[in-house]
Amino acid sequence: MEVIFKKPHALTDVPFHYCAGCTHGIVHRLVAEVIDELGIEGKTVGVSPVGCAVMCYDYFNCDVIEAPHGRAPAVATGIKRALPDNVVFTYQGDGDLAAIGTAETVHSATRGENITVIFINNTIYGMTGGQMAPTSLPNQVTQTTPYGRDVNTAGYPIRVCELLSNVDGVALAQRVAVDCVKNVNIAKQAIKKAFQNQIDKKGFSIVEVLSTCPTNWGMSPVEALQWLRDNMMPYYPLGVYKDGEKGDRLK
Ligand SMILES: Cc1ncc(C[n+]2csc(CCOP(=O)(O)OP(=O)(O)O)c2C)c(N)n1
Ligand code: SF4
Repeated sequence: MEVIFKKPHALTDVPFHYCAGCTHGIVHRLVAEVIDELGIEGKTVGVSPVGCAVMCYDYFNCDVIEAPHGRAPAVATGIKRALPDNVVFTYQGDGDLAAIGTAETVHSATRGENITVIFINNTIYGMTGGQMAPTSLPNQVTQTTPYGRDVNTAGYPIRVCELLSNVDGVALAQRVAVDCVKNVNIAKQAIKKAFQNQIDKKGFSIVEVLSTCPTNWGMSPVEALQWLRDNMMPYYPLGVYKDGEKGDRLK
């Protein structure tokens, strides 16, 4: 019988540990499909974060290095500079990338490091039990904002793609979602472009994926997808924020 749908080779046989309805697993699959399609498994190096995706080193069929909290782009910088022919990607949550790792994120982008960043924005610290993240929405109830995020004391959510779209080292800044088939397909094309940009030496590419954390949001998987559409998408519009190559606005 002809096989028409199978596990990408770039994923191992280790079962994911993610909660039911968590979209980390979908994004892992998309990254693996892209690695397969580009034929780069043997020369791809991942950098895993601190957060629920910490164990992605067990799931990807390539070398994956675990970075201290937020330092993935700095670690990726070192790997890429030492092994420029390799394809290096980070996979980071919003606590990792946009809180403790803000400096590494902004400065690796500013330097135009030729790396690919997969950014999972689920508006919360998932692994540690649902504390407020920099991306938590105004009035969002979390473990540390039981009355909702008060922007007067906790500030406003960081829109990472919009921020990085103004950085000259950036080639691609695109926000996607994986809430429906159409958006999954768009997300895959964005991830593929972010890897292809690196192969073409275009500079820093980031794909932000609006994601769900049903467990810490206290919702069913289906409710979580609807909450994402109703609450996250208006604040974090999907789209391409920069698409070019590093330094192109200076030419
Ligand atoms: C230096 C340091 N501070 C805090 C922690 C605790 N910690 C582990 S995971 C995490 C939050 C991760 O949240 P996020 O990056 O949004 O990923 P998610 O789990 O939601 O996928 C924190 C604060 C740590 N491991 N190291
Ligand atoms: S805690 Fe949230 S982010 Fe972590 S695996 Fe569960 S649903 Fe996913």
